[in-house]
Amino acid sequence: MATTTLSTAFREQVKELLTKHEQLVNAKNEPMQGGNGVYQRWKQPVLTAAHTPVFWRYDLDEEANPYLMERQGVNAAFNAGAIYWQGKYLMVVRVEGDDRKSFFAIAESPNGVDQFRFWDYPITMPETDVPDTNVYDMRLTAHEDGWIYGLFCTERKDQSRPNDISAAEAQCGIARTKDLKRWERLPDLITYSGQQRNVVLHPEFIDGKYGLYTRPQDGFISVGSGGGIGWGLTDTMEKAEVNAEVIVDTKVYHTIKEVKNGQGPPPIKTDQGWLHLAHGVRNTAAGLRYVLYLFMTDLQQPWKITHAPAGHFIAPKGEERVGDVSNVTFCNGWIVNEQGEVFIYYASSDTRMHVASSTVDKLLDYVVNTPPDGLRSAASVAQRKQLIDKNLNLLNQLNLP
Ligand code: M1P
Repeated sequence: MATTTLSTAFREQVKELLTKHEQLVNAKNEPMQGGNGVYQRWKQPVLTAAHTPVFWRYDLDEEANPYLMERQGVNAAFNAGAIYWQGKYLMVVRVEGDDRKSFFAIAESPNGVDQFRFWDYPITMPETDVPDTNVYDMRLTAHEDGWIYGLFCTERKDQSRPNDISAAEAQCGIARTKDLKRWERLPDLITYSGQQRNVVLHPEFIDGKYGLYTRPQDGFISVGSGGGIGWGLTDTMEKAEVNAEVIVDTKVYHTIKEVKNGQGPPPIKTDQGWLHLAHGVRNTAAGLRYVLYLFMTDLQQPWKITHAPAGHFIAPKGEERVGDVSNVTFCNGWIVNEQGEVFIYYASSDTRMHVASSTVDKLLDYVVNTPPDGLRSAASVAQRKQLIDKNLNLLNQLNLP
């Protein structure tokens, strides 16, 4: 039973913790100066481990915790799914405790760029008959069937390799909700491609079936022969099973997605096609580098790419480059509001969340009019020379300095 009377010193310490936390949560954010015209980064991370409530981390009972120690620390808040819900901007955040276990918790903001505040309790995610060791990276899809689905990675020990302590298996866990508070767990997705991570539900039915973006992989970290972002259909989400996967967006030599890639959030429907955000991974002497890129698929056949601008859309910059897993940008949540503004919630280096803002119109312009990857240096030079010729011509006519 907690003591309700606190010594003056302890009370002051608690007050200071709460005050500092309130200051952090209520801090105003502002757009960064400059940028590339496609999107605007915002100055402050929108969520960090320090944004989690004080009462998640500290035992505030003086008798039990006289030194006011933070015994149940939070290590990171990252890779959040997102949804626009009753006029509020919500993230389902991957919160990782100091014990390395991730769990899901909702943080809510009135405007999408600051004041993200966690709900009092994390999500209690029901389990299947096979308990999850770790759950993370939820993608939220408001499906036309009326449910909000959360698809996430469930990680468990690979029991077929008992002597390898690190051997793990990744599969797609599925849950659904109507109010984001009570969640119904459904059986894990069945596919025939070994392991799965970064699985995302398409928001509309395709020929009466549910469409899933998949990411077949041979191992836990390495995708091996897994060819890229896949696509498959299932009759039901209550016993989801994809029998055949086609590759939507393949890995390609000497590009930003040479080693692997994965669908980010569910695509945004536009009058020109489905707008997709994904992550691409390449290897470097310093380890893997994760960047974000955009592409567009056909409205009726969302597994067919119509436009694919070359290179990255967002790459780690400045302090984003450093964290638990450095040189990583990762995005599994974005929101479009009634004004057509797009809020891109991206994590940096598996540590914290940021926001970049844009509009549907600007993203469409970028996707449709940015040249595709020529795949060779000579092709890149040719593309750039075309731009230079055009611009020099224009500049000469304009007589600018
Ligand atoms: O550490 C970077 C990311 O690695 C994994 O993503 P992918 O399967 O595409 O390599 C995930 O563990 C992700 O959570 C993490 O951010």
